Amino acid sequence: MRIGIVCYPTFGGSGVLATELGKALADKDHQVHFITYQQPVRLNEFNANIFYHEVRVTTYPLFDFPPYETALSSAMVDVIVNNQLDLLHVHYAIPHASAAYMAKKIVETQGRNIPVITTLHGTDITLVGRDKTFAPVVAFSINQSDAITAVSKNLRDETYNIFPINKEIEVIYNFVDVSRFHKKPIDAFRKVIAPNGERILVHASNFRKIKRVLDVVRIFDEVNKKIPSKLLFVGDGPDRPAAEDLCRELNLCDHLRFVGKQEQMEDILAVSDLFILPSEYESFGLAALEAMAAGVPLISSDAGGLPEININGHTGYMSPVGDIQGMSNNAVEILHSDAVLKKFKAHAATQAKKFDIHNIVPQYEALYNRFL
Ligand code: GMT
Repeated sequence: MRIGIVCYPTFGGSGVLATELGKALADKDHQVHFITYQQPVRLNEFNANIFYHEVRVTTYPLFDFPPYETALSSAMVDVIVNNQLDLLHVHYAIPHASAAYMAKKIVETQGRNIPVITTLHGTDITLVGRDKTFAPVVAFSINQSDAITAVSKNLRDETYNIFPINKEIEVIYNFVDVSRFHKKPIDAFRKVIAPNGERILVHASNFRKIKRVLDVVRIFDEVNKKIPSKLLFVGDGPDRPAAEDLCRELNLCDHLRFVGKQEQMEDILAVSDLFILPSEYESFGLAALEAMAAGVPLISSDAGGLPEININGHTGYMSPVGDIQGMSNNAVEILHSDAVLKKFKAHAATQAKKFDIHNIVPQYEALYNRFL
């Protein structure tokens, strides 16, 4: 099959998922064409079946806001026509679904039918998409897609609640390549972070408000009072300065590190004992699934799709959003004994296997096949 994939090329979960999907499809001998404004961060290897087409947005003095969506539709048309694509799979509705609709209509005038599959990822529905500056276009373009998928049952239900969708939304869960996260911990790395054998807690996100990174700091503070620990903050974003301020206020600077955006998450997770994700909302929580694949249990909120991956009391614990005391008590419960930690680690790794790449990618292939 010749598949066009449109996504955000950044560290965000939707772009990571789309890139990993494209790589997996290429490994299965499909021809994959990425159409994005930058090389996707996870597209870091050569594969003869992968092509990358950069969307170029022309600037002009008249344009206070260069029209990216128009440039994207034009790039889609170019790639569809010149590479005889069989279908377009767009990840994150804004503006990819409406740009794809425009491209579909353009190639239709040339006698070409291009099926469009839209995968909804979360904030394109629950946060940004529902804003009235976007909502009518989002609802329309989702309804115009030939197939719609959501990354969790929760996101499917939220989409039906928020928009007048008159089509079936199929749930295809996010996935992880479990084998990639089976890494032996690098002892020297662990020693640098936790020289006295402290437990290592980790949080990874885009540090947006929805992630509640200040809760992470407060949870860590409580845990560290009872169990000597270190905290790694992976990623970057708007709430990082506030998180740094709070760390100083709580005298935690010696116990945590902001390591920035990292491509080698598997090395960090290999030395980690607990992943903290207290988000206000999470359609799925791909970063948490990657942690579980590395055998790292999860302390999370119970928001959105998190209950679909985190089994309370088994792979970790869940608490209501903002329940810092509950989350820190649960973290201590997991970390207080080696035996308990080992049990949770094993359960997390087993649960991640349900979402292994080999179980999920065939579901996308089956969906594609319906349109050929
Ligand atoms: O988490 C973010 O804010 C980034 C966003 C994205 O599109 O990159 O993540 C969303 O998609 C991920 C992949 O499907 C999901 O794992 C995240 O849970 C989801 N984020 C939210 O729903 C807040």
